[in-house]
Amino acid sequence: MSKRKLSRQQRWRIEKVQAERTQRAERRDTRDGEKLTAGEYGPEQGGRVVAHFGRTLDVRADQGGDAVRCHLRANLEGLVTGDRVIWRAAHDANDGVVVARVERDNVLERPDARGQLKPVAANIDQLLIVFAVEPAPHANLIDRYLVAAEATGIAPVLVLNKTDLLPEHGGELRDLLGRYEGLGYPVVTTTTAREGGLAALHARLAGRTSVLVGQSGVGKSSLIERLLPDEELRIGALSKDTRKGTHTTTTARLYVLPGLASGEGELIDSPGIREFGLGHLDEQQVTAGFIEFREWLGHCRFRDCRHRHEPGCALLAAVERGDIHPQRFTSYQRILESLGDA
Ligand SMILES: Nc1nc2c(ncn2[C@@H]2O[C@H](COP(=O)(O)OP(=O)(O)OP(=O)(O)O)[C@@H](O)[C@H]2O)c(=O)[nH]1
Ligand SMILES: [Mg+2]
Ligand SMILES: [Zn+2]
Repeated sequence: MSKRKLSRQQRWRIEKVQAERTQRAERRDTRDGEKLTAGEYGPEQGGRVVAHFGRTLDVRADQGGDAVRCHLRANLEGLVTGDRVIWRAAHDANDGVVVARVERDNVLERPDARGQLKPVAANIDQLLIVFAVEPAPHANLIDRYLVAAEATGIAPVLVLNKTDLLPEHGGELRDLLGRYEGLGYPVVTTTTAREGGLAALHARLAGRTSVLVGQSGVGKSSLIERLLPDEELRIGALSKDTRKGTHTTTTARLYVLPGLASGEGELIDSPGIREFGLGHLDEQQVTAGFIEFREWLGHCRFRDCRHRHEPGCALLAAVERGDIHPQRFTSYQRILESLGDA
């Protein structure tokens, strides 16, 4: 008796909850639908995702102005910070709806908790690979970052930080930098220890969308503190608010860099993005990532040459002649060896 009563009550509650849920969903759909048809949204316009929070995004209009919180049309999935979108602003409130994504120039991906590659940011002009006088950079690590950058199709820039610690003549480090410049990679030097120590970096950032990556201790946080003084304060306060600051640590944001002399620069940043370059690569990406090898690839005697000890290997011959720097080739071999361990 009581059992039957209870189950009837349970059933009623379940039905009520389901009905409410359906109603809510319908209301949401028609609200967006009605707004769209009733002209409550303005015309379609271009914009850029500056932050995303699951089902909502912050979009900045191409014409400028503050970011607008936007909902997504049901068929839109997987938008990331930096995506260019078509959206409509609501007339009545400070919200909007994203109706389409514009094709991406490029995308940065990172493995999620299950090892699946997930896009984290899009439409980036340059990857700033930060290294420092201390801890001294291993050429191998720089090469690893360069390979990862080449695999994304985003132009890498080497940023040598802590130049205040550079010995008078700089010796080895200058040779190392010279070698990369010789390959065509831009090199910028910075120090956060001196006023004006970011001048060369400012010039590089202007008019571009950048992402900053690099090993622990090289000074990424210090550089960003200088580049975005107000934001750093705000992020610090936010992290304290939410204890662990889960949102601020996982969400990539696009920041407009203030105070650049020429042109507006943008930085996309999140702690997750700063760790870029330490993920998975395959053998083909590694080979393609050594840009000076390109001219010799396809010239080996064996079509399936793996450039180890094969006779008639065009790469080995180029190293022998001095056309490929032996340290770059050693680096290449070491990265290939490390692929098995990943
Ligand atoms: N001498 C000198 N020290 C610097 C410079 N930039 C940063 N540092 C110091 O280097 C240390 C590491 O800097 P961070 O900015 O924390 O480095 P990070 O790259 O953010 O490191 P992680 O957060 O661990 O990835 C700090 O003690 C900084 O004060 C610089 O230009 N010159
Ligand atoms: Mg840091
Ligand atoms: Zn070969």
